[in-house]
Order: sequence, then structure tokens, then C-alpha cells
Amino acid sequence: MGTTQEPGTGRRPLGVGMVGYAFMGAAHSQGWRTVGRVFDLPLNPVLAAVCGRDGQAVRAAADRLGWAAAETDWRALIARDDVDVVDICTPGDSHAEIAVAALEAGKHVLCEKPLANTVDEAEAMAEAAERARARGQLAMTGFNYRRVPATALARRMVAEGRLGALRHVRVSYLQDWLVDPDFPLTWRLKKEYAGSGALGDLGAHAVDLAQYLAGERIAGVSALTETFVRERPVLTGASAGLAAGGSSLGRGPVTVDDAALFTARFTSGALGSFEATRFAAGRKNALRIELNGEKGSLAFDLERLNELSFHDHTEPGVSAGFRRILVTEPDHPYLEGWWPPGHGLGYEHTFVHQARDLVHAIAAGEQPQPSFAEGLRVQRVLAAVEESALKNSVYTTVPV
Ligand code: SOE
Repeated sequence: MGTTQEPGTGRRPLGVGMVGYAFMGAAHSQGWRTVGRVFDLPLNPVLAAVCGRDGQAVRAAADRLGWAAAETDWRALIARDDVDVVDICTPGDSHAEIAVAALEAGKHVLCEKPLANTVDEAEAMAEAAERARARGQLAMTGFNYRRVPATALARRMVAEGRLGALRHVRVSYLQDWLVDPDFPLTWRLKKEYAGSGALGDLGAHAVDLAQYLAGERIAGVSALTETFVRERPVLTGASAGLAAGGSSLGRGPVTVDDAALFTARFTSGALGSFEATRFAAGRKNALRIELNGEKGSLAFDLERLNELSFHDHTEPGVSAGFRRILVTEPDHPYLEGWWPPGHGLGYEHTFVHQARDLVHAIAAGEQPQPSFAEGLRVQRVLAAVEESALKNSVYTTVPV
């Protein structure tokens, strides 16, 4: 960490180096650029350098996204003296190598979800994080949907016992960008880059949010997965995940799932149901979660992210029912620095909140949440889902 105070801020700088600059990189950049202007922070995040393989493209990204310098080799990025935190926004196949090297080089690490493409990689990352912790470096997994004020409020209400013993956790995460069979074969559709499809991309968020809100682990799962469109056009242009350009070179195989459905048992005995798909026509980014407990229920919908629905089952039946909590009060999580009540937030703010929590954890020397160990826990659930699906839905326990 830099030792001199940043001019004008009175706070020591915290240099950030980011690897990858596509959709997630842009979202993280927004978070790092904004966080110190909204929240009162103990350190001053500085966007030191961004890294990508194409020199011209990464320099353009640095200018566009606000990074002071550009690198074309991630090893050079993590070797920089002005980089204290390495923020990994690349496809999953490079997470483990970069994260372990950065931790061993003495940096803090923020890594996008899913933590890795396999349980073995995630285990190596969690072990590296454990070793680094002893030296004072911290590692965090980027599950940004914990940082919606309404989901953070839901967690608080569950922890306060407002729902009592949980019976059901119901999650669906629905998108529709693969409905068109001619959507091109981008990296997100190839196992060697993405690890899995809707399962790792969307299911990972669903699993993390469910375990976070419930405050407990998933013990076992029964699953079905499907790849509806098995071949897609291969394009000559760069493969950018949610889009690709260029002329067609014919069709190539999709090697990941298009959809994953599973039921789950939580450690307390609560039952979960999960659906992750990129084939829900009309649903753009619909992450919905509902928890039912013996004293009440909570429901959240990412497409209405400033709201939380709450039903208090201890109220008299004649007047009880779901009511909408508008989560925009200054006392609601994360809202002390933002706009007056009723002036809502959006998707991008979750990345600002993620940066805020990481900066506070680093300044205090405390483990940021979710840790790599929690990222590994999610990875184990994803692996159990794949195993169960391969065995025609046989109930598969998730190792602790
Ligand atoms: C694409 O499907 C995607 O961008 C995910 O990769 C993100 O994690 C999710 O937040 C939105 O959808």
C-alpha cells in the first residue's frame, strides 16, 4: 500500500490494477472511479493500470474507463509498485493462475465470479488466499448482488429472525440472449474458457445469494441441465461474450449448458429450488429470490432492485400480506452516501458498494466477504449440480 498521502484527499492511496476490460471490467472500473466520491473511505483508490493482450485496444480502454496506464502482460501488472489490489475481470480460465500469482506477489485480490472453472482451481485459490491472509493480504470473490441495498437489507432481516426458521428458498435467474439459434459461438459458450454455461454464469449468483441470505450452506442437490442449441455460428471477429462480430466460418459445438435446474437441501433442512437459463424469452436479467420462513417471507426481483417485498406472518390474517419496502432510506444498507429517499440506484452501484467494502476490509485488515473460501463453496455446489445432472438427477451431496 502506498505510504504517502494522496494530494487533496488526506488519505493514503490504494493502487488498483485490473485485468480484463470488457463488460465486467467496465462495471468494476465504474465502481473504482466512483467509490471515493460517494463514500467516506479510509484509503483513496487510484486506478493505476489496466491490462489486456491487445496493446491498442487496452490503451483505448484505459482512456475510456479512466485508468492511468495500460499493460499487455498481467505479470507486469502484478509486479507494479503502484498496484496494491489486483482486480480480475477475465474469463474463468485465467482466474486461478492470476489470482494465485498476485497473492504470492503480495497483492490483495478481487476476483469476479464464478471463482474458477473447476473445484481444483478454486481450492488452489482458497489455499493461496489462506496463506496470503497470514501475510496480511486479503482476497474477495466478486458476487456483486450481495451489494444491492435490498438484498443486504433482506440478509439483515433474516439474521434478525424476522422470518423465523426457513422452509423454502426459491431462486430463478433468467436471461434470453441465447434464444436465437444463430447467436454466435462466443467464449461464454465454450467450456475451456467459461467452465460451464448458465450454471456458472447465472447459477453461481443464485447459489451465492441463496446461501448468503439464508445464512447457511446447501448440503446436496438434484439437477437437470440442457444444451438446447448444440451448434452455433463461428465468427471471424473477436469473441466478446455477449456479442461477436465478423463473417461466419460455419458452425461449431456449444460445450456448456444453456440451462440448469436443480432442487437443493440446506443444512437446516430448508428446501431450495433453482433455475438458471439463457433461454427465457423476454427475461433480460431477471434474478428473483423468495424466502419463506415460519414467521414470514421476503421476495426480491433484480428488475425492481430498489424494492423488497415482506410478508409478516405474525400479523392478523385479515390485514397481513406482502408489502413493498422501498429500499432508499439513508438507514438502509449502502444508502448513507447516495441520493435522498425515493431516488433509486441501479446495477452499476453494486460494483461501487463492492469496492467500498473491499477498501474498508483492507484498511482494517479484516477478511472481506465473500472470501475465496465462500467462492469455493459455491464452486462445490456447481460441481455437485453437474455431477447430479450427469447421473440423471441423482441426489448429490456437496462436500464441506
Ligand atoms: C452475463 O450473462 C452476465 O453479465 C453475468 O456474467 C453477470 O455475472 C451477471 O451479473 C449479468 O449477466
